Amino acid sequence: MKYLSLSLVLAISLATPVFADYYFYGVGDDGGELDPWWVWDVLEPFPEWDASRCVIRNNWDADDGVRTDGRDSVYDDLVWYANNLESGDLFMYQYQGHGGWTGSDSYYPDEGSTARPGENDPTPANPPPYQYDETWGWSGSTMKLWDDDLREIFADFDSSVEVIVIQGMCHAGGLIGGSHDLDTSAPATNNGLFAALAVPEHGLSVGVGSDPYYPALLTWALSNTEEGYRLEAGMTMPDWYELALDYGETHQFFDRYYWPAEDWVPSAYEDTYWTDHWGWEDSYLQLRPVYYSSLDDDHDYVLGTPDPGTIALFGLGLLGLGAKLRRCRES
Ligand SMILES: [Ca+2]
Ligand SMILES: [Ca+2]
Ligand SMILES: [Ca+2]
Repeated sequence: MKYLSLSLVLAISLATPVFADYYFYGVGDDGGELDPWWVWDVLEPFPEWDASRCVIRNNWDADDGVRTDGRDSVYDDLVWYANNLESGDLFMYQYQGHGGWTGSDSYYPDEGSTARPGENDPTPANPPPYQYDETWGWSGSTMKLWDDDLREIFADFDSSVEVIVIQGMCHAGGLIGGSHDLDTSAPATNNGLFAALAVPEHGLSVGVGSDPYYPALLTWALSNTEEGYRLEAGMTMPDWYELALDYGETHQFFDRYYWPAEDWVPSAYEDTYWTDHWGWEDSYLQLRPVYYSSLDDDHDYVLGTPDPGTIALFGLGLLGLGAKLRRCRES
């Protein structure tokens, strides 16, 4: 009888779908305050995403110097998610704000000795990773977060929590590549990490400032295609990653962004024109986010020129998204 009951319980538990909670954690700093809302606005209509599990922070201390003392910094928020999410849950973390290169690799010395190229060098002599660490955070933060921090914090995630990192900051591509970086964290080794990083390691990024173009690009990757909405109930993150990769080439052309071809060399006019605001090198790299998936061996550096139809659709998507910005309460 005991075995029968046990079998019954086992059968019921196997037949019952595992309930997964989806958590969205967005941080918008220093002019990037609106950016997480763009992504959340697209996620929120879908049943997996509940406003009670959405937290958006603005101008929020990256690290207040007192760790694991409650949710009063990005560091402590991330620790909370790593400690409280359960197997089957999904965690999306988006950061929009300043990022920088440190002058040392002292936290976990792991970044190798390859000399850094100039920022936004369109033809760096060596591929990443480059020496020294990356940091990020609000300009008012007591301390910044380091790339090495993410690996440490993420070690506490349950093995089947899927983690999506959207990092809209300068040098975001440097979050992967070092031997103590994000791509060696627990979610990565558990085959559950997906990341969209704004620029290659030596690039300065879109998304710093008030322009929502980069988050909109990601939003586009998350939601709209020619066929309409494709972020459907039950969609897996590998599905999402494939879509994001497809739309990584949806570079936008507005009044001051440019997407040269891989072998493009600026004319004298272009060189002068773009240097007046963002240099052409900046634009070249800003529109090439780095995608990482634990499903792929390679880190894809998305290169290419979008077709005009895609550009038109992207513009329409931007208009539509802009019209339905919503809010969820900071908690
Ligand atoms: Ca704290
Ligand atoms: Ca390091
Ligand atoms: Ca790094």
